[in-house]
Amino acid sequence: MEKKSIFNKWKTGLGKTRTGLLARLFASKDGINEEFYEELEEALILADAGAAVTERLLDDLQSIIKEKKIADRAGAKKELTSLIAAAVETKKPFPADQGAAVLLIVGVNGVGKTTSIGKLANSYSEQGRKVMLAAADTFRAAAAEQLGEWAKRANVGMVKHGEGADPAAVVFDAIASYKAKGCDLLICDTAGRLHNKTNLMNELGKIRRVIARELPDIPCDTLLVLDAVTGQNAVAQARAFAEVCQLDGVILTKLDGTAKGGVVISICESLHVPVRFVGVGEGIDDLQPFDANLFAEALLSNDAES
Ligand SMILES: Nc1nc2c(ncn2[C@@H]2O[C@H](COP(=O)(O)OP(=O)(O)OP(=O)(O)O)[C@@H](O)[C@H]2O)c(=O)[nH]1
Ligand SMILES: [Mg+2]
Repeated sequence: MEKKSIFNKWKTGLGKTRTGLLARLFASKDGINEEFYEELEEALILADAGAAVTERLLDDLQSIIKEKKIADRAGAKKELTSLIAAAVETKKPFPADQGAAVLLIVGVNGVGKTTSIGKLANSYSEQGRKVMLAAADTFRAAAAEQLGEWAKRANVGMVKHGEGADPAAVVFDAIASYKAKGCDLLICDTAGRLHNKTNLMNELGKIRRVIARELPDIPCDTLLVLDAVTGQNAVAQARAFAEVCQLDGVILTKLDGTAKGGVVISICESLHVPVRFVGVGEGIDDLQPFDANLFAEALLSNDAES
């Protein structure tokens, strides 16, 4: 995709967040005054950036503005864009982009796990990767069917068992198929679960052990899917998951459906977990690899710009 059209996807995806105070704040011709900081604080809180992160960003911005003697809002916007980009940037490379890898997709019910896997399978397959899917949500019969539809659309393989089967056994068979077909990316769907359901969390541990045993040389990332619409609750959810299972990254879905896009900053800064993908719409190519600069620029852009 062209760079400009990708930026437009981010802008549209963050449309509901931008149309709040944030856009108006920087469109104003007023200079930098007390009101500016107050409104910026309110805008970041409303965008669900979280209190601690908002305070830190405001402090840093204030010092930079003083130091560089910035007097107009355009200048302030440029500095805030850099501060936000730095806050959400990750230095950790994503193993799935470096070579063979396993992605274990987890999260509570209905956050967008299966849909995201479908989009990921499609995108990696288009990039020439050989993808295998494991339908390890055996809780609902419809779950494997739903994933099967995506596998067909993306033209990738999938392994499933019947309803109620052991998810770790599904993953075991999917690994056999992955090896036999010479694949280089295995993505495992799992049933929606809460962090405090011990048996379900143990199930994830078992799946990870099977992967570690059968594919010892291949990195396995557990990606937590979070629904951006839930705002700060998503941050709490991530914290709770991180306490009971390994958490290597986040897929943040439904950013297009919420004014709480600031939650991205909160996840990155308060959890130190990289956001790897972001859902900016319902289309098959609307799951975008996370890009710190595009996110920061799109978040603070207004509609007059392109
Ligand atoms: N607008 C929008 N909708 C999304 C996005 N991602 C997922 N959805 C929708 O969210 C709903 C739930 O998605 P699923 O993929 O079934 O969620 P799940 O986590 O697999 O659900 P369970 O398997 O029941 O736990 C579907 O209607 C998706 O179309 C997104 O980025 N944007
Ligand atoms: Mg699902």
